[in-house]
Amino acid sequence: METIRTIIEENRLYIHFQPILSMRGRVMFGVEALLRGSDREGSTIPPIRLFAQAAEEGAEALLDARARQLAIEAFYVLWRENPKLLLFVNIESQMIEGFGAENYLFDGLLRRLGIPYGNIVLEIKEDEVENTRRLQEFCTHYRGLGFGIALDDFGIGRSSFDRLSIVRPDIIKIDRSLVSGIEHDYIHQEIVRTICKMSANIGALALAEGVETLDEAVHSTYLGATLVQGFWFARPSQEPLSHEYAKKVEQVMSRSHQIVIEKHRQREHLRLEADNLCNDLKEALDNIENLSEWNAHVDDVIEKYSDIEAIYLINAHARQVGQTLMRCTTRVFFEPTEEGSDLSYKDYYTQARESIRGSHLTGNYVSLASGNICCTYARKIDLRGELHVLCVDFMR
Ligand code: G
Ligand code: MN
Repeated sequence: METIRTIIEENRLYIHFQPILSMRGRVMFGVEALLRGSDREGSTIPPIRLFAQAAEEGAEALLDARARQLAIEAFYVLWRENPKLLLFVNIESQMIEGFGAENYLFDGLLRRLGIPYGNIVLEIKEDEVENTRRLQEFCTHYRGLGFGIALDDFGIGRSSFDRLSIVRPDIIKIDRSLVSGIEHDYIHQEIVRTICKMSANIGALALAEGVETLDEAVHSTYLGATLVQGFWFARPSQEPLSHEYAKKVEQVMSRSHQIVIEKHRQREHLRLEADNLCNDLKEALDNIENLSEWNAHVDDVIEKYSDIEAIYLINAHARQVGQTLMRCTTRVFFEPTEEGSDLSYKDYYTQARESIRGSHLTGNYVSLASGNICCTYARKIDLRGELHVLCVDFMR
């Protein structure tokens, strides 16, 4: 390949922008600047090859600075049309490793153009930076100036949770490997849900990267991502057009809202069924002499209900009454709780006892007993004038 210096001198570097969309604001929230080169024949040179070539020549800093300059100049045009638009720029990790006070990323260009620092988001790949102190100094410096900070590719490689308190990101970009095919992957759904929840709790926005299908966009949004970026909305291009995405954002929001409604409907249905079961069980239990043998007297009742994994009874002192009734095959390491076990740590026990409704339905989780996805319905019932909580695990 020809040298980076030649490519720079012959102005064969250019910037593509990929839109980042806000699902709630229903607008183009920002654009990520992505560097491209072209060879003399006009074929595209991807950024990885440009930077690899620059590394061979020891010209990384030169290429990096030129890329940023081009990005800002091109962004200037978009920003003048829409002063709220943010520019996301990728920061090469060596720039962070080599960070010193004399090291200015923007060389006064932003000030000359009048673009506020707050319109710029620095994307950093935390896991590529060895020197934690430098990382901290870098983030503190630019955050202090008013720049936004995004953690790029969160969730892959060695990128991890431990440096969140150092970087204090404004935006967490969830890597595409977690987003791809998310509608079929229960575990990825839980990871993304958790990252989104954590983001919200630490004052960051969660962004789903690399969304390639409507389903991926819908599920990421449903799980809590407020920002979405990917080929399904737009490929990187020289002129991202805001109005083209409104329809797609609309579609995603409406599908994701449908999922919320559908889940609610299913849960209400399950509550009704669970309540009927509890009523039937109470009737059967009211007539038993020795309550700790209740297990032996409910076969007729539960026969009518499908999808039950387990049933257990807890008394007013949070102790289990009788055995756990298991209706699924259990995994080898699983031991059901025994008669007399202290179950006061179970959140749903307290919820059912203390809530006005007198019942509680947990979210879905994978049962330790069966390995199936299930949820627990806990309901307060009165047996012989004493408070009890009846718990039923349902397969989902
Ligand atoms: O590492 P970083 O997240 O900055 O990488 C951005 C790269 O991801 C860009 O090169 C961009 O072209 C690419 N990209 C953007 N959207 C998608 C997508 O939906 N699918 C895939 N596979 N790549 C994408
Ligand atoms: Mn990036």
